[in-house]
Formats: sequence, C-alpha cells, structure tokens
Amino acid sequence: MPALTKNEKLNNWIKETAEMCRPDDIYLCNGTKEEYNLMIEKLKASGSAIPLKKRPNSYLFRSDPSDVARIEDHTFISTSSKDEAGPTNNWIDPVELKNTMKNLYKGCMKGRTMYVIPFSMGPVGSPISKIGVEITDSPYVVISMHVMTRVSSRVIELLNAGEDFIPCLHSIGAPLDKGQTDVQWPCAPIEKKYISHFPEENLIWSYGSGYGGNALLGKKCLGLRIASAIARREGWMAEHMVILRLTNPEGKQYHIAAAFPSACGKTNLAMMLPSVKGWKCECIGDDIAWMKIGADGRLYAINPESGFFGVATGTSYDTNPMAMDTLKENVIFTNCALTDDGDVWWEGINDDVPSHLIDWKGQDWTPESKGDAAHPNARFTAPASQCPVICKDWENPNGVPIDIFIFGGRRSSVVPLVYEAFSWDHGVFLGATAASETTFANIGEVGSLRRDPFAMKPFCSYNMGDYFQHWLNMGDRLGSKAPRIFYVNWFRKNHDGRFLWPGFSDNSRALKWMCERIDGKVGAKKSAIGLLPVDRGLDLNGIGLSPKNMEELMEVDLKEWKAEIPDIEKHFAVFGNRLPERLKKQLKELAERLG
Ligand code: TSX
Ligand code: MN
Repeated sequence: MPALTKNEKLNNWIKETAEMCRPDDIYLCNGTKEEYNLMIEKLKASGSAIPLKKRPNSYLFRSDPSDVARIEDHTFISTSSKDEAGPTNNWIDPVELKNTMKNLYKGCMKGRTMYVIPFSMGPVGSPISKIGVEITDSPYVVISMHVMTRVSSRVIELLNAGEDFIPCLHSIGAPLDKGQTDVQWPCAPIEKKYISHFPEENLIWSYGSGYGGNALLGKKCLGLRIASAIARREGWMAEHMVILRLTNPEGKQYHIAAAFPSACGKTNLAMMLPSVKGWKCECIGDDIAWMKIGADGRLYAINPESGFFGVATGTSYDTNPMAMDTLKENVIFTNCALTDDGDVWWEGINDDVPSHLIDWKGQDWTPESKGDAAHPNARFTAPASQCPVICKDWENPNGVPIDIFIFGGRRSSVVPLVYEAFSWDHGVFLGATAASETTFANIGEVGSLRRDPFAMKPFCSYNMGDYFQHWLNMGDRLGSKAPRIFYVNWFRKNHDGRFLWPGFSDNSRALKWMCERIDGKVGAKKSAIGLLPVDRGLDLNGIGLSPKNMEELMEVDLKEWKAEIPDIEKHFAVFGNRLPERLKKQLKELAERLG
C-alpha cells in the first residue's frame, strides 16, 4: 500500500486499519466540490440519495428504522479506572472493549471503500482548533463531514507538516460479499453497535451505526466527549452551547454562550430574530463552543463546526425562519417525508398537511395513516455559511469574547423566566443542577424532571464531579473577567396549562436585560434563588402581557423551591467525594436562604 500522506502516525494508522477492516479500496478525501459530487453520484446509484426537485443540490436519505438516533446505552467511556469515567458514563475496561471491537472490525469493510477524511474542528489554523481524521466506510458520512467540519487539502498540508490529529475510526459494520447487492442504509444490528471513546489516548472507535452523532465523529464524539477531556488537561472548555452575538442600538456588542438540554429550542435561540427594538442578533454556532482564555484574560469562544445538524421536526417559518432560509439548497435531509412534487416535509413545517406523502420508512402516507410522516428525530445537515444571520466573525480564528453564560431547562412550574447568579460559584451551582421536564420528543416518562448538568450529561467523558471542579477552576483563573451567569425558563405555564411567556423572538427581552445587567444599567432584586429583574427592568414594550401574568411568570415560591432541595441532594450524592465542597456550600446556602 502506498503512503497516503507524509504523516507517519497517520500512515501507520491507515495501514493498520486497512489490514484489520479489509476494504476493497482506500480513498483520501480532499473536501472539494468534485469529491462531494462523486459521493453523491455513488449514493444516487445505490438508491440511498433521493434528489429533491424543489431544492437545488439537496438530497433525502432514509435510515434503517433501527438506526435513527444517538444510542446512549451503547456509548462507552473507556478509561483505565471506572471511577475516572464517573457515575454518568457507561464504562468498559479498555483492554476488554478493544478486544470485542477488534473482532467486530475484522473484515468489516469487505466489498467497500475505506474513506480517510482529514478535518479541522474550528477554522483551519486557529489556536483553538483541533485536527481529526475519520476513517469510515460510509459515503453518507463523507458528504456529511464535508458540511459539518472543515475537510480540505489545507488540513492534509498541516498533517504533512507533522501536526498531530485525533483518530476517529468508524464502520457501519456491514461488509458486502462478492455479488451481494447493497441495501439503502447498511448498518449492524443493535447488539453490535458500539460508540467508544478512549479519552486517555484521544481515540474514538465507532461501529455499527451510520446515524448522526454515532457516525459523524467530529461532532459529539470529538467535539464534546474527547474535547472535554483534553480541555480539562489543557485548561480550556468544550461545552454543549450555542454562541450568539447581540448588538444594542448604540452598536455595542455582547457575546452569549448558552447551554440547554434537548427539546428547549437551542437552534431556534441561536438563529433568533429579536423583537426588541433596535437590537440585532447574529448566530455564531448552534451546538458546541470551544473556549480558551485569551491574552487579555477574557474567555474567547469558537464554533468548532461548520454546519448545522438540526432536528427538522417542528422547524418552520414561525419557530425558526432563519433556519428555513438556510435550508433552501445544498442540504442533506435524513428521515424527512417526501412530497409528491419532490420536496421534503415534516410535522410542524406548516399548517397544511399534504394529502399524500412518502413517509420516512419509504411507505405511502396520508393524513389517515397511523404514525408520523417524518421521524421525530429527522434531521437537516446544512452549511452554516448559508444562514442569513450568520455572524461575520463566525470563523474568526481568535473567537469572540464571551460576556454571558446562560443555563436553562424546560419547567412548567417553579422556575421563573430569568434570574442572575449571585457569583461564579453560584452560577456553577445553577449549571450543575440544571433540570428539564421530559417531553414526547425524548425518552422516559413524559413530564418527569431530569437533571442534565450543563447539558453535558451525555457528553462529558470524565468524572462529572471533576468537571464541576474544572468549571470552578476556570472561574478562579478568569476572576473579574469571568462571564456573568444567568438561568432561564421559557416554558413556565399557568394553572390552565397555557404558556405564560411567548418565547421565540421575545426571548430577546431576557437577553437585553442580561446585557443591561452587565453594563450596570438596570437593577436587580435579591431573592432566595438569585437576582431577579426589578419592576419594569425587563423591556416589555409591545408584548401585551398583563401584570398578573408577569407576576406569575416571575414568582419564586419558597415552598416549591424548598421541595427541590431533596432532589438536588439526591442528584449531588451520586458524585460522592468527587463533588466539590464549594458546590455543597452553595446548596447549603440555598437551603438557608429558603429558610
Ligand atoms: O424553541 C423554542 N423557544 C426558544 C426560541 C428562541 N420553543 C420551541 C420548543 C421546542 C423545541 C418554544 N416553545 C419556546 C421558545 O422560547 N417557547 C415555547 C412555548 C410556546 C409555544 C407556543 C407559543 C408560546 C409559547 N405560542 C403562542 O403564544 C401563540
Ligand atoms: Mn446538541
């Protein structure tokens, strides 16, 4: 086999992988349009890519019904000790896991091409960026990585110059015998699916799934799980956060990074059109923030991705017009429904339900049909550059200076619209205890409260107690230059079960309050849980909410909050002696303030 690059570690890894997986061919990707089109032709020929007449250069894919989402039960953090992975991760001993997976990988690419994808997470050459190389046998993964990461010959040049990289091995786990015809979405059965991470050696091994975060290894696997472990070692942060820029009428800029669990509308927030007069909002990222302390002592963030891999279901011109405009061309759709005139459709896209569709399983569908036409986790994969409100600095290699962190969750009661943390430690406490009620869209009992600290529970690849401590340490280093921390809840309901807050564009009113807090322009009143807006502190011009409504929305009921304490204690107990004393102190002080 000829050496593909001038990077010895990479060449050796390619060679070893080919010897193990036995592909028919090896192909080194360069990220060009020609390469993209070549993959599309291949995917069209095999029946996997369905061209959409209504959207130029856009294609619909239908996954195997068993391969429709991230699989947390099959996701592993493999560190030398179980305690290092901590209580929030599935752990398998690395020797055992590698043995199991090597047996699966043996000959798994027979009859297929092995693609080698060099990619940069973050602008090529940025001091915050990292290089990864994904080896995969899926051309769908190749085109998706083109959109979601920076695949280019410039990355190959950096590798040739000796730059290090994070190896990301992926196989769909479906070898083809000679003469065997392929299926539309080849993958392995569920019991053979493994999404494995070896954070001590910066290594990812994924087997058996072709879907999203299981297969596009730059995103959750590298961008969050491996990156969180590297960030702790190197003293920076890899967070599950949107990044946005707000500009006030005077032209002053504020940068916000916000973490929410699933089903809170993170992508909608990232692309929001503000309703508050004179304010502008621009998108820098919708999922991941990598942040380092700059020479001036402030915290600078980049979006390591270059595309949006968003949930299609529920996205509409009402909920997210800027996303809809992003999706006009050059989009990869997965598990959406297909209309008779060659467009995609999903539940919630508009009010008129077509009388006939092909559903995500490829079957005829009418409004009388039983299930959904699109899968609830149907996705779009689109270049971030196509977003009409993408910030001109979204690819600035230095990042943007973060002024504000927001945590939040979906709570129908108890938690007010917005409040500010008393201090960095209190803000870390708010992140560490963030909770959301489950909806139909996520698994588990509907309406039960789930703690998802920093929205990182599925993505922190080391002991989460140590992760809390890392946040405290970062605050110590940032000192007076630390971003201020806020908590929001767009989802509080009144006694009749109606949402008290209009949300969406009007969330800009809460963001404006935060910016004015930073500038010392607006007061706050101390409550037991944090700092609340003073009367008329929130700009509610033209929103038409009754004072009674606002009162309900902002109410802090001490009795209800006291009832939260045992649940927080239970949540914290899981981390044992890894829970920082400073967070125990925060809990004690909250209990004391509640009386
Ligand atoms: O994304 C949402 N956001 C954030 C937007 C920037 N959603 C959708 C949630 C699931 C992904 C919201 N849903 C938000 C919100 O702020 N708020 C709500 C609740 C809500 C839903 C509908 C209305 C109001 C509130 N409709 C009317 O008032 C007419
Ligand atoms: Mn996410």
